[in-house]
Parts: sequence; structure tokens; C-alpha cells
Amino acid sequence: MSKKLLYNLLAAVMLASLVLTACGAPAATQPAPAEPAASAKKTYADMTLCYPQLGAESDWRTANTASFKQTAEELGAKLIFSDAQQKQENQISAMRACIQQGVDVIALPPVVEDGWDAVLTEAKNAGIPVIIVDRSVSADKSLYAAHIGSDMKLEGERSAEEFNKKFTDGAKILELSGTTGSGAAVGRAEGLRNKLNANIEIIDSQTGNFTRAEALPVMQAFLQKYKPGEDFQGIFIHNDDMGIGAIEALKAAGVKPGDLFIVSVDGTRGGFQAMVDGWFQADVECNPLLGPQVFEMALKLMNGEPIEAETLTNETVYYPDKAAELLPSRQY
Ligand code: GYE
Repeated sequence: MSKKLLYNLLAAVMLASLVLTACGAPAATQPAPAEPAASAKKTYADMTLCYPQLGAESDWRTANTASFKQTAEELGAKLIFSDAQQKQENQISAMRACIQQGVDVIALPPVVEDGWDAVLTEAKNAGIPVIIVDRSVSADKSLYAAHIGSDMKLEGERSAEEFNKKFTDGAKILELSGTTGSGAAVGRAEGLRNKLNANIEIIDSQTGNFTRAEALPVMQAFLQKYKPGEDFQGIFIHNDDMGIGAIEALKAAGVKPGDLFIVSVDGTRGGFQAMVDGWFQADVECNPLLGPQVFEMALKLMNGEPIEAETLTNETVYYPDKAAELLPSRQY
């Protein structure tokens, strides 16, 4: 054997042993695999999701609650549900109870935007990811995992476009707004003002807290102050339930469907009925059926998989011409 051949042989043996070491059984010093083994992956059966619902103020909310309960049942996940009756302090204590219990994920539909920093920090320190659902929070993005919900500002802008199309020569309108300080009311009010033509004036804006019961006296008070048709020609209403409360007041005051140009938000069956009856001239969709998306994201979070920080719901605007046809197939 020549010297050269011997060297080549030796080199080949060394290389082979190196390769074998690299591919062989994991040495004690080798890092653990980054991905959990397929069998270690969490499933819905392992999940406890906490949903401190903000209230039961509207048909939108009822549909949203049903969506979470139904999704949990279908997937076989455990849901810890509570109803805060539109009170932030109730939502905070429900969250604290969930943190104490060590739930896997918290999905929070915040009644208002501000005041979440402390409890979000507590969840973060406990290692429980929070998905903000529906309305937004003003807290720093580092305090929660993601937001899934509607683009409330876009809903306000779409509403403004309806008034712009109708009142090309200008008009005066009233605004019946949602819960003060809520992401839904703040976004819709801002969107309206962003896009409303300069010749359309918002002469007054009052909150009806997203409920029929509270909208009724607000509309009555408006009617004491302003004469329909003369002092104002339209109303922007932040949700269908308040619209239905307002219609009661309008009817009692002798206003007829179509006398005023009314734009509402949500697209509930009640809103569709109000379009069929001629009261609403447009209903800007806001979709409450968020359960499936939220549970899917929660599972990803439990498995350390990547998620989208912001998911906005795809929505449209409905008009009276299709209302009767679509009403029977509405899910909420
Ligand atoms: O429009 C209203 C409900 O936050 C998008 O809350 C939600 C709003 C919805 O009470 O009906």
C-alpha cells in the first residue's frame, strides 16, 4: 500500500466516524429538540379557556356568548364562563379567579379600553396568555398575546359614507353612542367623524350603553330638544339594540319609518327586521361569532406555535333591499 493510499484511507475512516457521532444517539450535551414530539402536543381536551364575558347587553352579545359555549362543546374544551354585567371590576375579579385556577388561556372581551394593565401583568407573570376579543384595550401590546375582533373605526367610516351618499346637500344628524370608553364606541365615533362630509353636522351625541332600555329615554330626551325633520334628518346608532329602543320612542312621538335616515351597526335579526319595516336605511355588519377563531388560536398558544397579533373580522354593509331575503338565514 502506498503512503498516499494509506493517508486517504485514514482520512476516510476519520470522516466516517465524525459523521457517525453527529448522527448517532443523542449525546448528553446535545440540545433538546425545539418542537415537542407529536404525542406531547396539546389538544382541545387539554384546554381550559377562561372567558370573562362583559355582559348580556345586546343580541350581538348573546350571539357571542353562544358562539363560545357552542365551540367549547363541539371541540371538547373546558370553558370557564362568567357574565360581568357591563362592570369592569367584575371582569377583573373573574380574570383573577381564572389566574388563581391556573387556566391555560384567557380570552378577554374588555368592556372599556383603559384600566387593564395590572390584571394583564398578573396574567403574564403567571404565564397565562391573554387573547383580547371583540373590543380593544389601550394597554401595551407586550401585555397580551393577540387581538381578534372587528375594525370598529371602519364600521364608523362605513356609516359616514351612507350619510354622505344620502345627504349630498348637507344635513344635521344625532348620534346614539355605545358604552362610554369602550373600544366599540370610541372606534365608531372616530370613524364617523373621520369620513363624514363637512356639510353634515353631528348636533348631539349621547350614550345609550348599547342597550334597548337605556336608548329609549335617550331618544325621548332628544325628541324633547330637537324636532325630527326640521332640527335633524338622520341618526347614527352604535348598535341595533339601541336602534330598537330608539324606534319605540320615535313611534310614540308620531315619527314614521323613512321620515329619518337611520344607520345602525351589528346586523342582528332585530336590525334586519328594522330594515324590513323601513326604520333603518343601512346596517353595518359586526360579526359576533368569534368562538372558533379564538379557540384555534388558544390551542396554538398552548403548543407554542406562532399566531397573528391582530385578526380583523371581514365585514360588509346590509341594505333594506335584501333584508327580507336574508333575514331567515341570519344566525343571530
Ligand atoms: O356592537 C354591541 C355590543 O363590542 C362589537 O357590543 C361589540 C358591541 C356590539 O353590545 O351590540
